[in-house]
Amino acid sequence: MEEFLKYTKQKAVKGKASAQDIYRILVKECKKRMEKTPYVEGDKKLYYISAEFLLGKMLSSNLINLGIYDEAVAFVEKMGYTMAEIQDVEKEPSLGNGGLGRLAACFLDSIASLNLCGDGIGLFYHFGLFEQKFVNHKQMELPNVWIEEPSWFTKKDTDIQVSFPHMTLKAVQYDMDVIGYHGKKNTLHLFDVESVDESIVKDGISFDKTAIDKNLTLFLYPDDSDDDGRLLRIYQQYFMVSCGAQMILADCKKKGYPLDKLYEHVVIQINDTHPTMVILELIRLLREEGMSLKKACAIVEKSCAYTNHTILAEALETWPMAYLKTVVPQLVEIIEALDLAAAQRSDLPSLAIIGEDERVHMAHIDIHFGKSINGVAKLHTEILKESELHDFYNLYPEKFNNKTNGITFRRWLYSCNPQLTHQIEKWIGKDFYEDASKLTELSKLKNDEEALQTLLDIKQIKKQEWVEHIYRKQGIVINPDSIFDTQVKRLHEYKRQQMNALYIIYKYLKVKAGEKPVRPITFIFGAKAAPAYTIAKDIIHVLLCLQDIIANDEEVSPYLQICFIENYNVSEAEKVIPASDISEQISLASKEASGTGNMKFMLNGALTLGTRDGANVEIAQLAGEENCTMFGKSSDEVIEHYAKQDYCSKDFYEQDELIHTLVDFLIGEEMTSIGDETSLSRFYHELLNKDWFMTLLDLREYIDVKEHMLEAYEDRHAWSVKMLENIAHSGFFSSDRTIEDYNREIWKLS
Ligand code: Z16
Repeated sequence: MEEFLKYTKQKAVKGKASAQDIYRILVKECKKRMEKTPYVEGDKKLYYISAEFLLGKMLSSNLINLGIYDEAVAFVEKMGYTMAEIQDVEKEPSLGNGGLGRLAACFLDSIASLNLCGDGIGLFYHFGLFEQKFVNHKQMELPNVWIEEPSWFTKKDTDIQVSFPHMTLKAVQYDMDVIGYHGKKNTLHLFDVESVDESIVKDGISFDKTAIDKNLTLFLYPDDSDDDGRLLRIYQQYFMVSCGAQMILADCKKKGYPLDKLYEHVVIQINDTHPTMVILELIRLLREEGMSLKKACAIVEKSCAYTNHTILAEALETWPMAYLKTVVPQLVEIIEALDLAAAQRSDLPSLAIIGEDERVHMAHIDIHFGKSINGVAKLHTEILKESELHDFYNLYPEKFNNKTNGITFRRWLYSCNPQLTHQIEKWIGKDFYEDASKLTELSKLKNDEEALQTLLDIKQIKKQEWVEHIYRKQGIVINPDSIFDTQVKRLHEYKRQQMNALYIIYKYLKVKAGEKPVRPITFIFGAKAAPAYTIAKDIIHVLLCLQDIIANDEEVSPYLQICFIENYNVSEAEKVIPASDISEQISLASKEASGTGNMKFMLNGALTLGTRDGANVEIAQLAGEENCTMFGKSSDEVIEHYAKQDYCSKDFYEQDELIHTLVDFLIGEEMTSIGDETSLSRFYHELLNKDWFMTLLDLREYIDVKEHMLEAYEDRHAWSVKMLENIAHSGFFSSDRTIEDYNREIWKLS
């Protein structure tokens, strides 16, 4: 680290270096070392293809993996700054929507850290996901300008081109080194189009959706609410997989591997159905090499594996044949051939590639013509096998497997919570850095009063830090002695932020009636809604109105507060999760495939308040039921309600006076005097007449258990034991474990 020292001396005489200066020095130092780091090598290579890589800021993560984090912190502090201030300088590349994109980023970190040879392939979106602003209690969308110098990405020479019926687009390739923890490196390859034109973006995030050559890589899947948007999505997907497939085959040729043994040297993990066309494109390219269709299919089937991330019908992609004929006519013949081949394996219409509605079922292509299909949590995989994909499971039982999601502890513990990390090291030594399962040793401290108090003290420090952060960012003053009850995740009806809102209304009315909580509560939210998802935006509106009503009510504001984090992203998550006491994981059972935020909270000592959904089930099992608060109808009961179509929200409203009152509040005087009546009443009617995700089904029980949990907080000793047990049993959720599972059972890299 001589560079640092040289610089310190220079600047010491000239006066204070800016945070920008220091950031640049650190990036330069990292890049110098990254360049010298050798690539992971092996005669078989994984390609993780994903439309999303939600990287977050990379400075701390790179410093940690290069093994120079502590030195860098010392340098930064010597220069009069905190690491957080320096990390603030970096813009966050928001190249993902949420869980699926962040999972891909955690996986890249673990793949390199386990010394496995595996690269990422995706798109270089110029604005990524939109930046969220709140105006008049509503979400507004702006382009997120994240590309800056210095950059972690390097432009590479490539002659890859992708042809569409009326144009051929030249690819531009941006590579980022992915450093393993104290290890070697892999690469993330993101593709751009040479003809992209940022200047066509006007008025927020609007742009001409038909100018494909200019817009293809501007935004991450903006929305699919109109036909142009859907066509653009197909253009994006094909561009991504064609670049990827061309690169993969070129790599193989360069290394001298025979293409008919592709599967011995290449494995492609398809992240959801967004990259499914890679199967078709590989078959097409292999045929261009002179291979027969049958042989090409057989080789590709042995090389590709698919991960499913949802059972929500509306999220499973099916493309109209007509669209595919317009965008990718060169694949149509292959789709028709695969449709016939699939029909020979099974004549069940539910398994067809081309449905009776002339739509192409992308997941069906993956299952028939890939070697593996996995769900992302035990419960999720069981639901896939037993209900959603039951017919497929009967046909290909050996292809189905579970890979419970994980998170990289390098980011979600060491980097975002150094205080807790150092304390854990003092308690159990350094082994847990390499092997997260070692965290179980923390359980030995459960009768150690001093240790338990330290755990509470660290939580208090993280709360204080966040209070200062959110004051600087949004000018909101938060009581650091209040209970931090946090629900941060994309806004979706199935995640049921609206149920949390109804609880807050319950609490508000209680305080108005003179029943004050023993301790103030801060309800923290963070969520972006898809720009075209009207009801999700209505729910944000409800929460922002409630935030204001409570803040302006002198009777209530000393006891309750809502804080809606603007533009919630990876960087905000890193700050709020370590500060939280309660982790809200309240999706309708069966609907959240896994969840990964739930794991980040557990690791940082927040207690889960959750339904038996996704990975919550495994969290409760590992941490112990007594250390979590689980509630709500089971996934079996929910699935039965859907099958019988017998859930009727109006019945709950009419038969339960309390629920009636809470729901009516949404369109009452307090709300309509500051909110938008159209939006409020639209949501009110949605809840009464549809409530597709059964908010009112679990509301009563939610209120009950949440009241108990808040009371339980007052026994600080008992609460700290629960915190400890959660942290001690979170090791299973390290993405290193997940990746070891993928490698052992699917990829089989050396
Ligand atoms: C996504 O983030 C997820 C599923 C999906 O179909 C599309 C996107 Cl963009 C999420 C799941 O909702 C979540 O439960 C899961 O933890 C995550 O993917 C990673 O598997």
